[in-house]
Amino acid sequence: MASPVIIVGHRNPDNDSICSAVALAYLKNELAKRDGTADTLVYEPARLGPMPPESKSILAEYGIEAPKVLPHVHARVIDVMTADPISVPYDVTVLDAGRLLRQENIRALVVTNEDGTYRGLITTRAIANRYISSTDRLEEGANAMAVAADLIESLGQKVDELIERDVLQLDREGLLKDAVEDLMASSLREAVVLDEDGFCIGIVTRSDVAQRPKRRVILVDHNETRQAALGIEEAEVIEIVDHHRIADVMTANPIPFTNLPVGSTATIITMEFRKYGVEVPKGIAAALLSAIMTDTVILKSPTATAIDVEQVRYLAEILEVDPTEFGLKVFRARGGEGRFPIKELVEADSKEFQLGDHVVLIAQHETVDLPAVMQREDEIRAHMAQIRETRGYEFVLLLVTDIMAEGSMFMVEGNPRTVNRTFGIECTHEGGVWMPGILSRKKQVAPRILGM
Ligand SMILES: [Mn+2]
Repeated sequence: MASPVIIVGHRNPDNDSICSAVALAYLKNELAKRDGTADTLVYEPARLGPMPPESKSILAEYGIEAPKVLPHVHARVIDVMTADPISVPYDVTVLDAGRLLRQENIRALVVTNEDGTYRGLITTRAIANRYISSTDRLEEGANAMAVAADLIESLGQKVDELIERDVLQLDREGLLKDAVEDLMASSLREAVVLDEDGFCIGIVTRSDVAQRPKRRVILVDHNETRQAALGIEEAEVIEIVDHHRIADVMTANPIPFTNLPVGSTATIITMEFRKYGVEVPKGIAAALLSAIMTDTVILKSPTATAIDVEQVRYLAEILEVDPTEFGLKVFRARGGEGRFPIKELVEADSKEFQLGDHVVLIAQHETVDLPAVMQREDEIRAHMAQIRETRGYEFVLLLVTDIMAEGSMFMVEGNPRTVNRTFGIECTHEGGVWMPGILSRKKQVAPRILGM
C-alpha cells in the first residue's frame, strides 16, 4: 500500500486545526470505502504541535485517537523502501538462494539468523564472484573437469559463506536525501532498514532512491507556507480546505481548493459530510462542533456567518445538545482561569498602538468565567504594571471579555486619562469597569482610543 495521505492543520495548532484534520480524514476514508479505493489509499490526520487542552478533552471524551505529531513532510527512507523484503535462513544453499533471486527477479535477499533477526545480505554479485573465481583455477593450470567440480560444489555451499555483512543500515524515519548520499558512498547497491529488535523491515536500493517520491498532503485551516509543515515545498499538496486569506502555497497541478469566508474550517467540513451524504458519527460531530464554537467564540465573533449557524444546528441535533451549553463546556475545558499563566493571560492577544508621542498596549482575554479572572486581579495588574514599566507604554489596557455576558471588564495600568475620557468612565488602579456590549478590540475599542 502507498504511504498514507497526511491531513494536517497549521503550526501551533488550535482546536479547529486539530478537529478539522481528524474529521476530514474520517470523511475521506469513508468516501474511499464507498468508491472501493480504501484498500490502497488511507488518510491520516496529523498535527504540527501540542494539542490544545480543549481538543485533548473533547477527543478523549468521545474515544477518538489524537492525531500524531508530524515533524516534517520531507521524503523519508520509509517512503521508498521495499517493506518486508524476501529473506532466507543463513544455512540455505547457494542454489536455493540463487533460484529465489532469479524467480523474484531481484538482486539481493536478506539472510536471517535462527531467530529471524537480520544477519546480512546475499547478492547476485556475491554469487557471480564466487563462480568467476572458480575459473581463476584454469589460469592456475587446473583442468576443466576440476573447475566444473568446484562450480557444482559451490551450489551446495551455505549462503552464510558468501554473505555480505558490511551493509549500510538506514533509519526508517531518516531523510531520503541523507540516505541517498550514504548509499552512493557505500560499496553495495543495497541498504537495509532494521527495527528496534534487529529484524529487517525493509530494503532500499539505489534505483529506489532515484525516484524521489513526494509525500501527499491535504492542508486544512491554512494555505500559507510559513504556517505549514517543514518540507512542504518538497511535498505534493493534493487538496486545501480553509477559511483564511489566500496566501502562497503553490502546486504543480490543479487541485480541489475549498476556501470560504466562514467562521471555521470545521464548518466547511460539516458541509462536505452533508454534500456527500456521509453520516457524521457522534465523536466526529463533537469534534466539529467544538471547533466551530472555539473559532467563532460560540458564534459571537464578527466572523461567524449564517452558514456557521446552520452547521452548528445540524451537529447539535446529532449530538442532542444545546449548542451554547456545549460551547461553554469546550471553553471551560481550555483550563480553569486559575491555572492560566498570567503572562499568557495578559499578553497572548495584545497589540501595541502609536498614540501621538506615546505607545500604548491594548490586550484582550476572552473568558466564560469572569469572576475567576477577577480573583487574580492583583497578579494581573502587577504584570501589566511591569510590562508598562519595562517597555515604556503610556498605559496598558486589558479587556477581559465575558463571552456570555457580552461585555468587557476594562482594567488600566499607567495613565488612565485617555481611556477614561474616550469612554466616559472612571478607571482606577483597583477593580475593573464593566462595559456592556464591548466585544471587539478591533472594531469597538482601538479606533476610539486612537481617535479614528
Ligand atoms: Mn480556523
